[in-house]
Amino acid sequence: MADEVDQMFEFARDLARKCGEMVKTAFDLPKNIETKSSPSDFVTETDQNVEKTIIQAIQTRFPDHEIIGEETSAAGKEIILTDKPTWVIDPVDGTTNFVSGFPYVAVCIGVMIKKNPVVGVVYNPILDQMFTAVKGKGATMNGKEIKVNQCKDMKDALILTEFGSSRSKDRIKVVTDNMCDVVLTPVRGIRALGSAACNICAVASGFADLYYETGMHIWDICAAGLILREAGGFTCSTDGAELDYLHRKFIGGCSSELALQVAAKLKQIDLPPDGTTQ
Ligand code: LIP
Repeated sequence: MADEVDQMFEFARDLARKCGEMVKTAFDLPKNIETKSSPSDFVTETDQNVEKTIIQAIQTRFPDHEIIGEETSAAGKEIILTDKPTWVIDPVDGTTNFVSGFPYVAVCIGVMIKKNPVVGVVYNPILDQMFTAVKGKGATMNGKEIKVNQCKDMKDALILTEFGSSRSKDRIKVVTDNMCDVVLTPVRGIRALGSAACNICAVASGFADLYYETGMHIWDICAAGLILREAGGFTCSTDGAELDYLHRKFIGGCSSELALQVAAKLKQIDLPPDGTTQ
């Protein structure tokens, strides 16, 4: 199985780079934009074309594997996470950034076996940043090992989070209340890159100390979450419990101490899960 995981990694890395070129080419061109779950939840032809390219390549090379993709899920395909090798895809994480010309966008390809990530690839083609990890073998950016910071206290932390794509006043109220509680702890500051995967890889690279969000999806956190853990980081749910990839609640920190401090601050937001397990 180790050899097969290595083969899946090399395949995922090369495919992400190929699809990243599609994203980079389209980045400066006019875009046909549609919306999904809210007026701020965008999808473009590039999202659709990249996901189709990835799915076709996987089905050709690994026909017996399962696939979970953002856009096929949005089109109504039910998400059932099983123990089978499962490819988890976000063709363009940070679609609002892609639409707006803000350079934090990433092709995300993860592979889960028995519901645990074993391969993670996050490629930002605009900044040419290739983040990779294979379970048990560490994490890299552009081939160089990356490691998290050693921050263990919120007063020393730079925190990443997002408003998300919901424009529900009640939900935004809780999101902003949480941001106020976190920043007044105090922390050094709060930033938002507009992409869960880019936020998580920033923590993995030591550029920030923690990312939290409620509302992103399994395809946003699968690949990047493995990269963060392989860089020495810690992941959990927004209440500090064990991470459930389908529950849309994520904290990824440079240390468990920092993650659990932040978890203790957060008011919880309960959302419908992405799917079920079997
Ligand atoms: C985005 C996430 C981000 C979240 C946005 C959106 P997308 O993913 O990366 O963390 O706040 O609402 O879900 O839709 O750009 O692939």
